[in-house]
Amino acid sequence: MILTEIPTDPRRAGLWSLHPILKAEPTAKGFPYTEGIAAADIDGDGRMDLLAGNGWLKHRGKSEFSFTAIGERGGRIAAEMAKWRERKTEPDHPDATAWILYDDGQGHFRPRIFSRGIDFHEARVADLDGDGDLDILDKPYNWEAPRVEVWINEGR
Ligand SMILES: [Ca+2]
Ligand SMILES: [Ca+2]
Ligand SMILES: [Ca+2]
Repeated sequence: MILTEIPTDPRRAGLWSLHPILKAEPTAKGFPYTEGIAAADIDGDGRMDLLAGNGWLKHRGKSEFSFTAIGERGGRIAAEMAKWRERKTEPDHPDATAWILYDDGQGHFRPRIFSRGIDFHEARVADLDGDGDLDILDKPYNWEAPRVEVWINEGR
């Protein structure tokens, strides 16, 4: 995984500076699954960290990150896909689940099922309607695609 800062004038910047921040190393069980990435301030120090592969990349400043494995293998960053085989018309995993993990501020997470039967792929959490709370944008991988889904947080 490579990090680069977008230059002030990208079209005239020449070659962008590239900073390797994660190298997938094989384990006894093979290469870690590295699909998916999410940015969040995991430890609450004010710097955006990354979750990718099987670990947490703690942002140390500028382009420096330290890696902490949090699992043997990489896994899901937000949710599950319902269909991944492109030749099939039926979903591979019709009960695909999306969870939201609520943090208690002490490093404990309470999972809550957000949806079932919806194909999530590369979903993002952001304030989509500008009211200050976090909403969700998702799209499927290839089931009933193309489409996008916008989930507006109504605070219930
Ligand atoms: Ca942080
Ligand atoms: Ca919002
Ligand atoms: Ca709202």
